[in-house]
Amino acid sequence: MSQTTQTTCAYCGVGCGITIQDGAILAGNPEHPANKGALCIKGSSLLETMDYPRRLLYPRLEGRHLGWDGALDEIAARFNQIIAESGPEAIGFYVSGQLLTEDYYVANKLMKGFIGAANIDTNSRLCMSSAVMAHTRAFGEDVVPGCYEDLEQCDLLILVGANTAWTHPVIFRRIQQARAKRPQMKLVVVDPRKTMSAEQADLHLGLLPGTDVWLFNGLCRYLFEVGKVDEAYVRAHTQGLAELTTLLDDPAYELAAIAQTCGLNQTDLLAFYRWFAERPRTVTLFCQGVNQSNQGTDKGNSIINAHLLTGRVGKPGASPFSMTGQPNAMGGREVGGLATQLAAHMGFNETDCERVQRFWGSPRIATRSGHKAVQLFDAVRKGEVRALWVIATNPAISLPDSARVREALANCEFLIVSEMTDNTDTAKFAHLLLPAAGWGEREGTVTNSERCISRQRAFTAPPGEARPDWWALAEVGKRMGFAEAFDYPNTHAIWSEFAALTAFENDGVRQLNLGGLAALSAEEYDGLAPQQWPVLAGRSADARRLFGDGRFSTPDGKARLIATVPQAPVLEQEEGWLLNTGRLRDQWHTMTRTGHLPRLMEAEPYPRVTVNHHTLLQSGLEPGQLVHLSSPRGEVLARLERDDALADNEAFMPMHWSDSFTAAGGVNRLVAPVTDPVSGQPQFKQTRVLATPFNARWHGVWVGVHEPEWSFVPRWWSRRPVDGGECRLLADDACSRQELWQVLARKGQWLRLPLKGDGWVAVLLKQGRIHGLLLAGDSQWQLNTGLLAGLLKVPLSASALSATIEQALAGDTRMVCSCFRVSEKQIREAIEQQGIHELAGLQASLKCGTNCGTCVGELEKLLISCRVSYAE
Ligand SMILES: Nc1nc2c(c(=O)[nH]1)N[C@H]1C(S)=C(S)[C@@H](COP(=O)(O)OP(=O)(O)OC[C@H]3O[C@@H](n4cnc5c(=O)[nH]c(N)nc54)[C@H](O)[C@@H]3O)O[C@H]1N2
Ligand SMILES: Nc1nc2c(c(=O)[nH]1)N[C@H]1C(S)=C(S)[C@@H](COP(=O)(O)OP(=O)(O)OC[C@H]3O[C@@H](n4cnc5c(=O)[nH]c(N)nc54)[C@H](O)[C@@H]3O)O[C@H]1N2
Ligand code: SF4
Ligand SMILES: [Mo]
Repeated sequence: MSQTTQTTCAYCGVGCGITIQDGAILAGNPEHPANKGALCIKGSSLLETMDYPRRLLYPRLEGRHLGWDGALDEIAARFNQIIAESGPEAIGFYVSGQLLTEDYYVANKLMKGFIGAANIDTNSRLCMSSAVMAHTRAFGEDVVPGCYEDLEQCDLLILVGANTAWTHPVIFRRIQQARAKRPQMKLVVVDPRKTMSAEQADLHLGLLPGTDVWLFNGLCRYLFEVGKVDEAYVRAHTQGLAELTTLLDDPAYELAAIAQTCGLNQTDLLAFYRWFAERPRTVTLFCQGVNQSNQGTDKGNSIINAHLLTGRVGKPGASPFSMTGQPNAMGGREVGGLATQLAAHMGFNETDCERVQRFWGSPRIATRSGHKAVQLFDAVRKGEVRALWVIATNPAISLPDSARVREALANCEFLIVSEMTDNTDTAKFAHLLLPAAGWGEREGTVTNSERCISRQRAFTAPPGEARPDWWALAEVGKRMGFAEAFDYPNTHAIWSEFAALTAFENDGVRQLNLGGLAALSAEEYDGLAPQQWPVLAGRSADARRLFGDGRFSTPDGKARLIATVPQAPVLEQEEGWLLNTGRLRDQWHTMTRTGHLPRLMEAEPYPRVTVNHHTLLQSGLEPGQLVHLSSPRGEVLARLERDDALADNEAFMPMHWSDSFTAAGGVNRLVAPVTDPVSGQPQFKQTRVLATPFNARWHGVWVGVHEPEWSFVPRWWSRRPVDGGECRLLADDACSRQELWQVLARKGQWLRLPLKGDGWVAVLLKQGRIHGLLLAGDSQWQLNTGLLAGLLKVPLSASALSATIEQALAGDTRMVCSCFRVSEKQIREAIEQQGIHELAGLQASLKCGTNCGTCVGELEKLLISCRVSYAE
């Protein structure tokens, strides 16, 4: 009998519903309110990515397999001993917005209510904490007031520091569909880069990095000047007007001054301010260009100020809207996974501490905030935190200042890492590795950006001894002596307790109230349909929007206007390019989940740092050249390439590369641990870097059924999967090509053939079959590795070999449409040779851009660039 499972995507905060048929066929769930059937490339690849190349299957202590019993007893004993010797603050948890609400709840309860300190922080500190603080300051509670429908119903949508086309593709698609239906709706993108989202906007404001507070303060002043402030609303529902107007009196916020400070032209700026003033239905969606800043919280509040002044909060088509990054970033904020919250939207005041302690029946409760992520790792480095449990995150790559983080990981007395794979940069430091059950293998709930709770459901058993994270956490709790408090038979029991806590003595002061979901039967929990919170017991209410009536979660019910004083980014050196970091369309974070799928690597197969044409010319460096990038914190190697979406003297590098995929490509080696003073969120988006050439003596490409088997590691390499094996780009500045050949020749299995032009190809033969090909030459290859991979495992034939290599060398394979594997070359040919000059034509002939639609912007760009080159 066929079996259908309804679940939720494991990736971004859109929270798309997914249907799985018989564990083997995946599709978007047309009934899910977030996506109504649509999926992006990452979501549609989920089943394939479950096949991890190196899945962690058993608990492992110092490299030895041991059963769960041994592992859990070890943790409980070490924790109890450390607490006895150094107190509860010597234990730390570092968790993740990729945990399910149930996992997160148990982790938080164990740390704050039973270990009795608050040293649990999460990668949401790197992601959402500025938005959390901005909401808390303005509304008295961390609440996103709006819903996705607002993004379709507004007349002005402003994306600030958000490349939604790539990072929340299904939402972007909904926006584009709404614009097609409602031409009066304007889209403005505020981003120093002309991203794929900006390409498709009515107006792109390419402001100078870090000047957002100026821009929004200027907007607020403009609203006063043109009489568009809703005075009645402001009087009735806000506080802080006097401080804000005093600040805005400064002529520095006049239009002309703002244009200059933000590096914008006045016409564009005025157009934006006018649109805002004239369109009551305005949504401002913001993400990491706002949050990841030395003043991320102020940036958030400056946006919220403009919405409060115009009464545009929680109304249809009118709200500030913070998009969440990870699938359960919101759920983590609900349970209280940050070191600065207690639980369920309660803080560390005496009343909340007493209430939560009573609810949990806990022996000792944390009474003050713990270390925020960056400080937590400093405390580990200094030995103040002696044991650290890292769950579902890869801080060796994702925290700023990788050298310092690695020093902490290396110094930690007892490091536990719960993971799906042992092949992460963080797992390599672990004393104890715990195998986690992952997406599709575990049960629980997630909450998306619009407060919609949906179930993730299992459709397959975890392999080996992998177990869900909540189970490991609860077992440790029991073994530490808290048997009753952690005696959960399943996630339903955890859910019910969490939901009850949100409603406990909650007489309306906290919007987060799941009382109506606290008494679900096991069947009801299993069948839970997606729904937004609050869900009050005994009452059904429209939860789509909150605060629409102007009553907020502050003691006096009024929202707070914050007088946000602009600050410049904190930079450790004056000289160099201003490096911005962020995401690529097809990769997920540190690539542990997405880097092993050839399809997802094709659009961006090696680490690149990009600058615009002018900056490239000025640098004296060559496009395509390998460069050292350096900052006072460290050094990175990447290929330098041109991208005119960037402004002069600005550079961009993705955040995804790790030591598992390339030599020194992790961009956080360069980023300083500068944090926002209110939220503690790192300033990932601005770092000054210097570029110098990497003087390669040769460049190479390896295509093989496995990793290259030679004792020699070139200084630079970058690997990616290809069908049937892997491909590596190589370069070395120490030994010569001749010396390289000598290393290979010693093994005796290699056959060397000359290549046309310069260089040679060395063929690794085993029983007469090709196991690998190494091309080495003076210049870098732009070749079609897919063709070369076709030669693997076939018997050697010199003529076929040289013909294929020639063909491969002629080809360029940058993939534009990942869904249908359509390359830039194919698209250019279709435009130039078949004379196609419209998107629809490309879609009909090549199918590109017809599935998830995320490449549509790029297709349009290619259509234009080919047209321009015709004209030339
Ligand atoms: N494909 C993909 N999608 C993802 C993820 C992924 O790894 N891959 N991760 C998910 C997660 S956890 C998150 S948090 C989200 C992040 O989603 P986004 O925030 O949309 O993504 P980023 O690329 O980090 O940064 C957004 C933009 O901020 C801009 N920016 C930099 N500095 C400034 C500035 O000073 N002002 C302004 N206004 N903009 C600036 C950058 O140029 C960049 O285009 O994506 C989620 N979705
Ligand atoms: N320079 C720079 N740095 C950044 C950012 C940036 O824009 N620029 N963005 C920041 C942001 S917003 C974020 S969210 C972080 C993300 O950074 P990380 O959280 O470090 O990145 P991930 O690769 O998602 O790590 C999650 C890990 O959890 C594992 N995993 C998956 N599912 C499970 C599970 O169910 N249980 C367990 N135990 N493990 C699991 C995966 O294998 C993976 O290794 O990076 C931050 N760092
Ligand atoms: S938009 Fe986000 S939630 Fe939806 S399929 Fe893509 S990654 Fe998954
Ligand atoms: Mo994130």
